[in-house]
Amino acid sequence: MASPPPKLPIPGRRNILITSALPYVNNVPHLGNIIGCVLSADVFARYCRLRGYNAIYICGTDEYGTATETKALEEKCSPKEICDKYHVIHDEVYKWFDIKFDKFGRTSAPEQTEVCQAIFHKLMENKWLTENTMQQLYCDTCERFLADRLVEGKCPTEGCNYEAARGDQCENCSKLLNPTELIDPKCKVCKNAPRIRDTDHLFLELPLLSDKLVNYINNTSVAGMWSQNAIQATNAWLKEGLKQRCITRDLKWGVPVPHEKYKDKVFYVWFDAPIGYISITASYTPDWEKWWKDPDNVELFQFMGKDNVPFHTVMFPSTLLGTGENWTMMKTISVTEYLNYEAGKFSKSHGIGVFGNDAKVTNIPSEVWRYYLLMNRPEVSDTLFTWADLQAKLNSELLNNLGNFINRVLSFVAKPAGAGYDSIIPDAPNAESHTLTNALAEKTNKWVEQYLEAMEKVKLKQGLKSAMAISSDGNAYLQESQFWRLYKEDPAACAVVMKTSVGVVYLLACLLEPFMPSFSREVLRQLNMSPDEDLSFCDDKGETAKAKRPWDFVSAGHKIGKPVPLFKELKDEEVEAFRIKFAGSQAERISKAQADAEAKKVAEKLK
Ligand code: MET
Repeated sequence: MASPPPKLPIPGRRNILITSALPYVNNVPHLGNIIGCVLSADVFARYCRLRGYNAIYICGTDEYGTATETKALEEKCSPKEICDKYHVIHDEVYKWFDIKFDKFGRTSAPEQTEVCQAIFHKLMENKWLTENTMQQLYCDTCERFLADRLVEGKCPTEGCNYEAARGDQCENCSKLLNPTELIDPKCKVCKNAPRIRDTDHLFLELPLLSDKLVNYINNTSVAGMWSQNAIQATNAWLKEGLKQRCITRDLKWGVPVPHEKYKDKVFYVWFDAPIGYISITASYTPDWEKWWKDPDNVELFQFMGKDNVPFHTVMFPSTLLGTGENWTMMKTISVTEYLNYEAGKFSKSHGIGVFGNDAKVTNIPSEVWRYYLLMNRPEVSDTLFTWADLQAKLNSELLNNLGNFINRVLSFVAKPAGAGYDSIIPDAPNAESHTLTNALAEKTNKWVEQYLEAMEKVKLKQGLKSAMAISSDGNAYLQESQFWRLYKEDPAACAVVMKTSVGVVYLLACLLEPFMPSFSREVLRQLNMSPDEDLSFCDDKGETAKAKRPWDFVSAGHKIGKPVPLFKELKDEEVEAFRIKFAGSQAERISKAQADAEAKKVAEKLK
């Protein structure tokens, strides 16, 4: 299918540019990474599209830097091969999670070099860059300066003296280190001892940009309703005093520095990574400047985990401000804390937890994962993933509340005449004079208002809870109405209850679409409606939702499709099996699987 033409800002509309932190390409993302950025931004982007805002969602893999070079060494291939391999893995994981990017690009694309170098030239021209000499370890055998993580040696900390401390940090005592501090340092590649050598680097003069920056932060953090954790992390950086930041590195895998003296160096990955948002937009449309250089007509919303905050509130804005050009700067930042796994932490480097590709093999549908992760979104403090909690949320909230409500309504409508409505929505004049129905309409409206308010403020969890409350009220309404009795005793009232309930089913499909798109598609299919044409419950001012009452959403005479149960119960024994299967690290699990396979082969032979 040909991809639709790229969207551009439209005068007079709300034009919203949404980004999520660009995941490092050297690993498979775990559930914590997924909720931390791509999934949260996806929910917001889907919400914006549903509201009729002109929104695009830009993301991609962050490919340069030491992390990639180190992984390439580990896997004995080139950095480019690592990127090609893991970009595809990320892309597949996100597709499985139903993440709908307008563009999922890569920072190793040619546009990145172009935009990054253009920004560098401006900073140079405006004299925000200075030169300084640093001492770094140089390996004569490999003929290069060694990145921090490419040096190993004895930890200098008293009482620790761990033999294999890394140049940036000792894994044993956690102390942050300088590679030159290591005792008896060794190059990780050739194991020879490196020597200290002087090398010049370029630095961004944050202290000189600080007035402009503080002014931007003060204004935007209020106007853009920055979350408390974003403000805290930013202030912590400001409080320490802004320092010059080195933007160059002695590496090969990166954007080359377009300067005669520094032509053998590349930009530091945290200098070029946020520029990736711009360059990926440039690979989406040649008119990218319409999004990125129109601060009056474009709102930039950025999603990320808390460790990325200062790079987005201090470093990236300073880079843009330093160019002296009229950039679209971030308005709203949405930051998540950490999602922990059972008793410990998710860890990419140790392979602990459930990874994007693991979720798929559980056979638990992606909409259930999305629901669980969003209900558990670490918005203000860390949250915990547990299998028991996933089971509880699936069985009691999705199955017993939401799925049960929808299935009860649609199955009743689908029953043949004499027991139901032969799948045809009955007419229900004077619905507003039915007291119970009127009360439900009022409650529903209140929830819709709360939903809209929460979503506008990017309080996604609150938005989801408000939508789910509509389903709980729907269940209570069905129960109180005793529609199964009314069918014979008061057919007009029964028609009101059923038409209203079908309207609520439709409303739920709309409100929950940002959270569980595959669920919504299925509900619309059961309603015999089309996700492309029928999925809109209000205009971009939120008017229709307020003006329409639930019984108005689906017209009398409409024929619904075939209802089928929406969710499947997760049993205790399945949960226990998952807990065991996903215990330990991914590497241990892989070697266990290999050992099992070997054992099986031997058993086969012995047969
Ligand atoms: N690659 C970084 C991370 O995964 C984010 C970069 S956002 C420009 O933490």
